[in-house]
Amino acid sequence: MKGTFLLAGGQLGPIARTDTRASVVKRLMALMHRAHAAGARLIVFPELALTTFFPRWYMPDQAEVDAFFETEMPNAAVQPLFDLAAKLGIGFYLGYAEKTVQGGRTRRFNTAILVDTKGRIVGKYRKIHLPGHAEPVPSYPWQHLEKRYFEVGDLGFPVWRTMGGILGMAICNDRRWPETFRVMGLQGVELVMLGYNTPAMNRMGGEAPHLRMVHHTLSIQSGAYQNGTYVCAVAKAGMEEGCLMMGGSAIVSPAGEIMAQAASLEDELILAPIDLDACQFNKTTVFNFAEHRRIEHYALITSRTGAEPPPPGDPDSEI
Ligand code: CDT
Repeated sequence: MKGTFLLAGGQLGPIARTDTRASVVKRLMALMHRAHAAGARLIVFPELALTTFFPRWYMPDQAEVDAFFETEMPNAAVQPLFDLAAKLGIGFYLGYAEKTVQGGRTRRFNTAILVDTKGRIVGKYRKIHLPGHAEPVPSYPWQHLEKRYFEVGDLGFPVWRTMGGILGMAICNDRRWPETFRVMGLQGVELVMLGYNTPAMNRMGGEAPHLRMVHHTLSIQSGAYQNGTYVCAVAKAGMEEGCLMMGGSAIVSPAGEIMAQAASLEDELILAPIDLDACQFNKTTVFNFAEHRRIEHYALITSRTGAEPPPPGDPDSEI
């Protein structure tokens, strides 16, 4: 694969809490087969693609939580997907819950890996923007306990020269933060892959489902346009354990246009032709960073986390 290839997004429909890894891997393999038959060389799967989205439940028993984590990758349940990828010569992005021991300490991350066309793991990313909360809130219709079950990723936003291009990864909520795309844009990224699990409703109300979809597409389209990169964002969608998850998996061009988008809330393949050279137009014109960025005015981006408005002014001077 040079810089021109067919890219696939393998959207998943819901995964029940009782579904086995083996049954999910079968679905992923079916999508991979279809992607390969269509001519794709790379397929992007969702965030936490091997299980149901378990942070929606408060589980006081850590053993119950740990049942959703992988301690090895690949492992016996996922090995058939790696074998198929190597056999077909197709790369993939896969999200999963990672439990690992580092320096004698058990650590848990919301992780994505990039596997090349020979079935080798060539990249790992650990989710940095963890949404939700660490303590259960009984009044919520469902929980979002990512801040309880995962640590903030410790690998930054690397990119990898692989499969003929410069590829990067993000996970779900990362797409809402322009910093995610810009840090990879500053490394010349040409394709950002991300999986997501996004409820179709805000659990506190106040946002219509169509607005949630606008926020999703707005985020990935602006990330693509402002950095001259393709973006492939892939959902786990549909009614999962009583919680409706949005679909809308999409492939966006470096001009910011949606090239392909899923129509269903089920297992569905989306496809788009990628020409990584097309990234150069934005990268060398309006978003020629070396030419136009003004970092002397951006210090607050890395020195201040929360917004601090200026003190109130003279009330008489206010409009
Ligand atoms: N998985 C994930 O990051 N989902 C979030 C939901 C936010 S609601 C707390 C998202 O940004 O889509």
